[in-house]
Amino acid sequence: MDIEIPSELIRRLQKAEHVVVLTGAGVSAESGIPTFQEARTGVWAAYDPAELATPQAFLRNPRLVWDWYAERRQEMEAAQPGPSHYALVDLEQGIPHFLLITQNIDGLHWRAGSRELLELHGNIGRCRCFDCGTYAFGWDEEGAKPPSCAHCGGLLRPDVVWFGEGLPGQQLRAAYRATEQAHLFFSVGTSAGVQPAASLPLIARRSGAYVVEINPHETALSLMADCWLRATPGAVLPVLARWVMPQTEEEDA
Ligand code: BV8
Repeated sequence: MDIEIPSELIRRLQKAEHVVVLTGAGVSAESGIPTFQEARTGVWAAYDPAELATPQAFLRNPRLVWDWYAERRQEMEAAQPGPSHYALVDLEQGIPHFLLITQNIDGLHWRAGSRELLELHGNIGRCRCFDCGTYAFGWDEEGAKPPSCAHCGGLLRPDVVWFGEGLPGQQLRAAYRATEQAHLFFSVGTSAGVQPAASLPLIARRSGAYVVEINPHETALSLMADCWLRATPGAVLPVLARWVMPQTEEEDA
């Protein structure tokens, strides 16, 4: 049963020229990938993800951090994009100026076909050298863990943003620019608790955008948003996409 979308939101969505969507782990959760907070399963139960996702943890125990990401990479590569991912591709195609900003590192938005896309926290499918920064798009999974950089012999690390590290400057500036121009801003499946991504909905609001949160759980944003759709992204995004997709002949008939 389709969720009831407020008519005010539908009116704004059909009229909006600039739309920005921020996604978090709640979108990937529907593809079976545990959220960052839930990423404490099995052997990793003893570790705090926020402790492992730091340069200090990597320097202290490169093998442990490498193995944690190797296991998450395997899980993410085995996952498939879900209805939310494909609905966001439809929204990108149906809205004049659309930008998807994701905190997720699993690459599912790209695999679903999103191209107006900023991966603010990087992508687990890529690695780079901890020392010289040279990128690696392939490495020997059976050899040393972490593998060594082909360029300088340093240790490879996942190309993700760890806590305490700055976000990629170009991506972050593009995110701020689009957010300041947005007529409509959606915060979808994120706890809106990690900075500076969590500041985007606030910047949108301050810049005059209509801010919508889609999350089954209350977050720091819920009471500040103009509209909080208390539902999963998969229940809402496909319904929104149908309001902006060009009607096919048979649907017009
Ligand atoms: C930086 C990649 C400075 C790695 C991640 C200002 C104020 C306070 C703190 C700070 C601040 N500025 C910086 C900080 C520190 C820190 C921070 O914000 N800490 C927080 C915890 C207080 N920020 C940083 O360190 C950032 N760096 O600012 O450095 C700097 C500047 C210049 C130069 C040098 C330094 C870097 C932050 C990026 C960290 N990397 N990911 C990895 O993944 O391994 S963050 C990671 O956690 C995720 O990407 C995500 O963004 C975040 C939260 O994860 P989750 O909670 O799992 O996911 P999400 O938030 O998306 O929430 C899940 C939602 O889904 C929930 O709402 C839940 O209800 C919902 N849900 C659950 N199940 C379902 C569901 N929805 C639908 N269906 C379901 N089934």
